[in-house]
Amino acid sequence: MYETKRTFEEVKPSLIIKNATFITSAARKEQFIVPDKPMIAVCGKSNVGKSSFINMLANRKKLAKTSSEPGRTRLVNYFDFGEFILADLPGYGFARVSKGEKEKWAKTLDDFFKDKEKISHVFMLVDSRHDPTADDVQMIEYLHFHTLPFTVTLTKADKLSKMKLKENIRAIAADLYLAPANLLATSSETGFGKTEVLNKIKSVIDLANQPVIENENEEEEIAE
Ligand SMILES: Nc1nc2c(ncn2[C@@H]2O[C@H](COP(=O)(O)OP(=O)(O)OP(=O)(O)O)[C@@H](O)[C@H]2O)c(=O)[nH]1
Ligand SMILES: [Mg+2]
Repeated sequence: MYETKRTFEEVKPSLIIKNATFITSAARKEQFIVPDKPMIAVCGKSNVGKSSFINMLANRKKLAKTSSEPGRTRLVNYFDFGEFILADLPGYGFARVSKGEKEKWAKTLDDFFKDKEKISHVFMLVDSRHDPTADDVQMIEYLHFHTLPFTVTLTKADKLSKMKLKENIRAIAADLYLAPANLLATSSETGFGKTEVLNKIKSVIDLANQPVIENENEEEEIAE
């Protein structure tokens, strides 16, 4: 007899998060922190599950504030995850806010991403149940334009059957001009996909911590 029932925790991730803590919130760029270790950002539309995703990675229920009311996180919230910093970004695409407020959010996001040397990776969260919104597509184009490294991560996978999830992964990937294998599916409710996310983070921080090797031939190549 084969054992078919396995828990998600059985496959150990290459990175273990022990004690994640809140650092600070920033409402504008003057308040952005200067990270002393690799920084990973989490972005996505309002209510997609950014704060829940962060809590899942931290093994804490209330590290990042979650809400069923969209548009709660209006600040950049920074968390110390030991080997890296995690930044929870304000959600976009929330209809019930004034034009002025929307512009303020767009400016905060723009200021944040402009400083791209400080950003080692972006987890771009998309709801696994729906087609990406026009805002999601715009966000991805923005990440491409600024050549920021990112992983599209689907949230709320627990709300779909296995079959439907597979189908949606294909459809969402196609909409975003990505291969289905480039997407990670997660559920902060069940912990599904957590190991894959932690493994991705491990490879990102290993790369960020690699010493920069100077290219000795650089000057000659330029001179030619
Ligand atoms: N079933 C299920 N519900 C989820 C999951 N992730 C988030 N939610 C729920 O979705 C709602 C929004 O989650 P948040 O984590 O607050 O979303 P957010 O993206 O941080 O939202 P803003 O900060 O307002 O932009 C909450 O009611 C969560 O409980 C998930 O994986 N599965
Ligand atoms: Mg939030």
